[in-house]
Formats: sequence, C-alpha cells, structure tokens
Amino acid sequence: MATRAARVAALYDIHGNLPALDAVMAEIDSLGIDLVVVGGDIASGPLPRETLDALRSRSDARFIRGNADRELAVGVPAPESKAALPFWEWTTTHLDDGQRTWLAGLELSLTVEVQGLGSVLFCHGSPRSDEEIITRLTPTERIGPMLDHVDEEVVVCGHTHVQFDRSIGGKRVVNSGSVGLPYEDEPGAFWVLLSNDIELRRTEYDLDEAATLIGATGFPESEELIEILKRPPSSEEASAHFEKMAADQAPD
Ligand SMILES: [Mn+2]
Repeated sequence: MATRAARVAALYDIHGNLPALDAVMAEIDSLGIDLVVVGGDIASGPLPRETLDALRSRSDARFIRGNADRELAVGVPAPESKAALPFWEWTTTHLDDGQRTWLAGLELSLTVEVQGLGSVLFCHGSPRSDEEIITRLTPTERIGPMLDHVDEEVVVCGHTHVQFDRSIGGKRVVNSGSVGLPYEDEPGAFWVLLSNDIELRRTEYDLDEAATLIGATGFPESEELIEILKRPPSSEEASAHFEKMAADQAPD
C-alpha cells in the first residue's frame, strides 16, 4: 500500500553531521511532521554511528539509499579515488558490519502520497541513478529522459547539496539540499517541508559547538570540513562545478 502523509520532512545528505541533524530534528518535532524521509548519504562523515542511531530510533522515518551509503557496503571495494579513500576508510571502521549491511539494503526510491500536494517520488541522484546529477543549471533536455518512467507529479532529489525548485515537463523537481554539508550562500542545515506546498527550509545550529564535536572525532581533514560548514562555497559556484561534472557524466 502506498505511503500516505500530510506533512513530510525530507532530510538529505546528512553525511554524519549529528549537530546539524539534531537541530533539524528539534525543528521538525516542533513543527509537527508525520513522516521523515531520509534521502541518502546518511552516515559518511564525522559521526556516522551516532547519526545512524539517531535516525533509526525514529518511528516516523523512512530511508532511501545514497551513493555514499552504497559504497560503504560490506564487500564493496575501496574507492579508487585517492581523495575519497581516507574518508571511506575512516567511516567503514567506525560502523559495524550490521550497520553497513543495513545501509546497503535500503531501497533506492520511495513514493509518498502527500495530502494536498499529490504523489511524490523521493530519490537520491535522479529517478534512475543514485549518482546522476541534477542542478538548477541542468538543461531541461538532459533532465527529460531521467523522468521518462516517472508517474509522480513531484520528484525530490539531492546528491549535489544545493537546493532548487524547478518545473520541468509538467513536473516539479526539487532538490532538498544538504542537512550536513550544504554548498549554499549561508551556513546552516538545509531540508524541505512538503505539505500543501513545498517549502525549502534552512535551520541554524551552533557551528562553534559543532566544530568542537567534529574536531574531537579524528575524522580526516576535519578542519577543512569545519571551514566548509562555517563558510560554504556559494550555491552558484557549487552548481556550476556539479554541472561540469554532469556534462562529463552524460553519455554523449
Ligand atoms: Mn550523494
């Protein structure tokens, strides 16, 4: 049976940033939400175990898998990218096999009938891939084929950590942004509230407190991470960067 809800919080790309997640959870609990959709790339970051525990203890949460969650699965080889390897190694050693297996087994997408809004497809990258890139700059002709077999009226994606709300071929395509590692014009934790309408939201949290907590974890290059959390690259810069990656990723 289809999942139905009236007020849904979409929390994407948390990336093991527990203080950011805690702030968002406090806000959604005060707003009154009947479903939380966790949109993937959950654990890969400085507080993987604590982040997973906090989300899995919620009875109102449903989960989909992101590319970083998939890469943490038991038996999946280490990334070839030298840049990604230390983060992967650190995260895998801070999760147990049961947690890695649980992440790997998550579904790739989820459909929810949102009362007053319509049917919404939640996916991580695009409806057909957990790593396909859609940004606010992606030409509509490149997005068209990604939506080919989508019946839902609204698609909520993530993966690029920059929010947008676009209308493409009669569908609304929304990027939820990132709770734990946003590339936006100001710091904070970014997420989306779906009810009668769709609201792009930003929640503030104490970045100095977060820096102390993250700095104490031993996560590789945590000082650089804290710097990005405090002074993120602009959304325009990030979108252009991902759009270049998307062009390289495109088949033709
Ligand atoms: Mn991702």
